[in-house]
Amino acid sequence: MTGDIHVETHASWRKFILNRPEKLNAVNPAMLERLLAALDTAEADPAARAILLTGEGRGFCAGQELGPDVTPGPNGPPDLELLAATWHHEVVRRFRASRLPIVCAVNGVAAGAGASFALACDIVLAAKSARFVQAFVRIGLVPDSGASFFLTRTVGEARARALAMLGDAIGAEQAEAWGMIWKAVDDAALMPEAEKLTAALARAPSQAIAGMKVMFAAAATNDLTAQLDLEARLQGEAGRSADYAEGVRAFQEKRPPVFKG
Ligand code: T3D
Repeated sequence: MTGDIHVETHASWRKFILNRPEKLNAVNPAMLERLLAALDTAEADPAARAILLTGEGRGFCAGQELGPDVTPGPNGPPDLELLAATWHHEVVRRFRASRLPIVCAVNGVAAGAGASFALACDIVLAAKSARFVQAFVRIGLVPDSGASFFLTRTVGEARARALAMLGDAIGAEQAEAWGMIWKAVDDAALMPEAEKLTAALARAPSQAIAGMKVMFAAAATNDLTAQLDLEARLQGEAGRSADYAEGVRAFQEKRPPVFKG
């Protein structure tokens, strides 16, 4: 795929690169449509077992492109509810619902919906020079694309409220210290580490990984009883998989397992 979403095909995983560096990879509906199409393609490909999302240039993603889609024009303001529901929120829903683990390598500033897209991924690494900005308030908007959901659950409500209401940037190391992301790494180490992690996930038992995604999504609203029921059901399914048989066999034979999914 060419244009503003570039897809790199590796043997067992795919790298999606937001590719509009001159606008810090700000997104618009056409670009998000191509991102969703790339996700469809990867999900339909049995050889694809993990995804790495990153940005080209000095930014990761500056959120929605502040262009005609979101700038009020002579005919009145655009319908941001429709825009969010159709595109930005669909990306977040699809990332979370995907069977594939999604690693995000935040290579530079992540602002507005760009920060939300990162937080919607399963494991987030960020370059130490990267910043996360809840930019919405700076232009008179509220957080969207899951920002209020992800932030209250990762950094807690006090920090979430301040980040959203003040719109201050925080650095990657602060984001790690607050539990917003998995790890801040030296800039030069970001891509090697992110690729290594993605390749490791691609070697992991894919049914178990997909089950974990379902489980963690449900944990946001389930009570303990419902969550235990879900864990039991998903464990039952994992226990019937060839990967479980291989995992146990490898343990007994004292060798690394080879999971095929
Ligand atoms: O319904 C809906 O869902 C609506 C959408 C809502 C979701 C949202 O994402 S709302 C939030 C939209 N995003 C923003 O408000 C962020 C705007 N950008 C910035 O505040 C700053 O650019 C950054 C803090 C991200 C980075 O600052 P800095 O100083 O490192 O870079 P810069 O010089 O501001 O930007 C570099 C270029 O990228 C610049 O272009 P130029 O002047 O060199 O030609 C700038 O205009 C462009 N750019 C950055 N962000 C956007 C953008 N162009 C279009 N849209 C952007 N969002």
